[in-house]
Amino acid sequence: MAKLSPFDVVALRREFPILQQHVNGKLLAFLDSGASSQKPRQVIECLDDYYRRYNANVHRGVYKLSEEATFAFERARGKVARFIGAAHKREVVFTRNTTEAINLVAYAWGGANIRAGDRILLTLMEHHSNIVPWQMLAQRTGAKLDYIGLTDEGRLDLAELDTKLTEGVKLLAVTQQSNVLGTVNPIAMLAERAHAVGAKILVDGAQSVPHMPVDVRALGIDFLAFSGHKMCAPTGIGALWARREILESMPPFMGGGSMIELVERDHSTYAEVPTRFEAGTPAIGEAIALGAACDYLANVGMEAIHTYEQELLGYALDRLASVEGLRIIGPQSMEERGAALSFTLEGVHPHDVAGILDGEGVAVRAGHHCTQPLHRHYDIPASTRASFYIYNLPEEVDRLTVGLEKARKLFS
Ligand code: 7TS
Repeated sequence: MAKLSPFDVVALRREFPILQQHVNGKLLAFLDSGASSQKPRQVIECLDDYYRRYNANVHRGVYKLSEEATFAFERARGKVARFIGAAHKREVVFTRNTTEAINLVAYAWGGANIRAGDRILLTLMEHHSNIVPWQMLAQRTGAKLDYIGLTDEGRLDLAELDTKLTEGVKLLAVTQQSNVLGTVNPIAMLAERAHAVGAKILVDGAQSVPHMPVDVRALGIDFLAFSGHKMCAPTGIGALWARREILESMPPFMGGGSMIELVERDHSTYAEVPTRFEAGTPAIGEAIALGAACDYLANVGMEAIHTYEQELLGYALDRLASVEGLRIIGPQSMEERGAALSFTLEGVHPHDVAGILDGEGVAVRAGHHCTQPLHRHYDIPASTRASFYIYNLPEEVDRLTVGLEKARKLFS
């Protein structure tokens, strides 16, 4: 197949040291970026530089190293804020990941705003990270959970909005892109509809922020949660963005050092946002490296990344259609869909599919992908998923297809 536009993927791949290795005698084809992406040299070197040259705790020392670390840490917050179009860097709270960001909202905002009888609206395509914290909140408060269902194609059943997104819903929590179906949801419209009934909207951006331009103000949302490790940054760092007035109205999540203003024997007053939500020593080097990852992705260009992945997706949909017995779970058309492809292969267990592909040097994920309600909806226990990122090549789609043919023949 001809080289895909719009940037030189072969040159870009050279920036990812891990992609140069062989697995089971074959060049690694990494098709599991939906779980965690690989890291470019620029990010690895940034982390290395921090630990080699200016590792020190932030927000406390008056000495040179601590000042340098604090400056870099706070500059990274600004980079993250710019990357998602935030009005101010104070709206960005560093968390460990998407999961912690959502739990922070469920605990701090939910505890202060959700009462018995209130409704929290989710969708059937949510990751467990955007389900379980709301279940826990509902159990604490007596609130009710409800779910927007799916169409046969794996899109949100928007006809249900009229009956489900009504007065009494206090929060709509929805993923921007499904990690299994690849479906991209109409967030701006959902935000408008949520606000029209007085609800807030939280967007799980774990699978969207790494892959497409995301602008929190253009979307008109209230909360955005995402993880660094899926967008070329290290593990252990992620972010919560929230509109400033909402963040300022929220009580703390965890108590401890850094998040306070004054501590008396029996009570404390709390720091301004976002420090109020960052108790304890943060993942300093990792946050700085997340800033480097934002620079890296912005430099490649989020529009260009999205365009490239769409071309790769089109090619993959085409190729996979030729594999007998393969059923894609999720939209088969390109519209409003990202480059995560989950499927079942008739007569072969998803774990066996992944095992055979591994033998070919092709890394994919098998299982329920932390979406048990979704898999139950489709009446399947598990699926296999190939998920693509900027460094993947059409040749890797070919190798995936050949591996799947091999699995089918072996098991038929
Ligand atoms: N939300 C979505 C949509 C996700 O895909 C994931 C991780 C999370 C939340 C949780 O992110 P974390 O960084 O807090 O763990 N998804 C996957 C996946 O699809 N395979 O492994 C992790």
